[in-house]
Amino acid sequence: MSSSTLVFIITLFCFICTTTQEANSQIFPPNFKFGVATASYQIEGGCNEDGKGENIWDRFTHTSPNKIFDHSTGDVACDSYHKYETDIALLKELGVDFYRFSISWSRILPTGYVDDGINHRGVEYYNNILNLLHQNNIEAMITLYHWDLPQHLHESMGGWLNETIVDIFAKYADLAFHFFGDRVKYWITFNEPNNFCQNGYETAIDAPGLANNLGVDVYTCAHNVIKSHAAVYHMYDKTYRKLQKGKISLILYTKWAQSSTNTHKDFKAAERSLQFQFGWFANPIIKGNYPRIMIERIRERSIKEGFQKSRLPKFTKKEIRYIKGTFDFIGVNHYTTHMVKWIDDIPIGKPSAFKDISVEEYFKDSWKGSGSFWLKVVPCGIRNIAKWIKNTYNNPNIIITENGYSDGEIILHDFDRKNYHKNYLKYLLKAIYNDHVNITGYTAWSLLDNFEWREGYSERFGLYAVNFTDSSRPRIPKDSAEYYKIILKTRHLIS
Ligand code: GBH
Repeated sequence: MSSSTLVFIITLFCFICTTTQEANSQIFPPNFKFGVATASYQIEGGCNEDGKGENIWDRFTHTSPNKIFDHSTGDVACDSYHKYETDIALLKELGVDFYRFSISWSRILPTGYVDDGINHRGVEYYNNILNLLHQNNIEAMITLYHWDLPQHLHESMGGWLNETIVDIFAKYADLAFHFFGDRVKYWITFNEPNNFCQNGYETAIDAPGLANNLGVDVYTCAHNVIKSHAAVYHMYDKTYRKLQKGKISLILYTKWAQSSTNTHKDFKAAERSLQFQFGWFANPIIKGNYPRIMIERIRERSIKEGFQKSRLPKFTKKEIRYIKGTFDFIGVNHYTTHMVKWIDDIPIGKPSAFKDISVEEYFKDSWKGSGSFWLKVVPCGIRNIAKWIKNTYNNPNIIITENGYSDGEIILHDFDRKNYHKNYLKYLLKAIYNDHVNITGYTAWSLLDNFEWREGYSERFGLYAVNFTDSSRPRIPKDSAEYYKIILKTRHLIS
């Protein structure tokens, strides 16, 4: 045998070994990062302390208690405004590589406008957190907007429905980069705009709770959010990136949409569902414009409904060039899967975003439930959505920025949560090794049980339990915290 043949055989052998080994690998790639996430309104409390201004969630919980399951508010929540040192000790204990948290806009800018003055005690709060994270070798991932718009902006100019928000948000972001950027590795402009536009301005179940212009405002909100995102991305790029060396993007919520049969129609319906949810934002940011299917369907329905033009706003050519490519990675919040079935288009009548999609979605009876009606455990969904994103958007870098499981009460021996993370991580590894999806990080939602928006304190996602009836808000580790700790230490998926 010639030496080159031998080399060839050995190479082939090694190749087969490594690929089969990789296909079953329980080991996370060397640079893979783990984190946990929280959001300001859900954990901080301190709702009017030290000069913080009111935001739309403060107002919403106070004026519409009936819209919150247990009539609760985030006034105190986990009291992280006072207990951030305890929280960071928990992060240290877990051994996370990064902590994802959000800034309360009205805590540092009480009215939302930079020109109205900065609340330096608010700035100090986030500085303290960042310094402590830094001392503990934990990277920071900051969300600029996790749904808590300053109330004054909502009242004075209409918030996300008014295009002037683009500049106002950019000024807030500029300030955040200026004050905090030297210690921030990842910036997120928006958490799940696909949710807050829908639920804030169409279904009205989240703040500000409006449903004034169905099928219109929801798209206007998104349009202004996308422009705001692009403006902030470019600003970071131009002014801060070189010095601060961070990455910046936005986060989208997405289910996996499983076609209910193998028929062409059901596949089309599942694809449409993903395009209207994820593509709505991902397509502009990655490719420059809304998905063709949205543009066509909404125009067609709008005209039939008697509108002069499409209810979906249009980007100019210049805007398309400006928006395209404004991401360094894609943040994906993934929890669950829906079955999707074709239905004939819902007849023209009163407009709505829901009718624009016209698909039927349901859960399979065999799927295990959780403390949240919308969250069914379907671990392979994370692999399917990751693969779909890779194939649809030319293989972007993905970070899973939220994934987690809820209980309806405090359960310290939370076998179900531990199993949820284990099985979702198992399929995430398959996406990495078998499907070669470029996923570089995973974030558990959440560090703590917290204020779960309209569900109040009745749904608990934390790795640590919080007793909300005790004024000192003690944190108690659940078994899942211990499990996560071992994974982070060994970088290995163990059972
Ligand atoms: C994330 O949203 C949020 O970023 C986070 O703040 C939240 O605590 C966490 O998940 C857990 O919920 O809209 O009535 O059809 C996930 C948002 C909430 C979106 C439930 C889908 C389905 C109910 N999901 N929603 S509905």
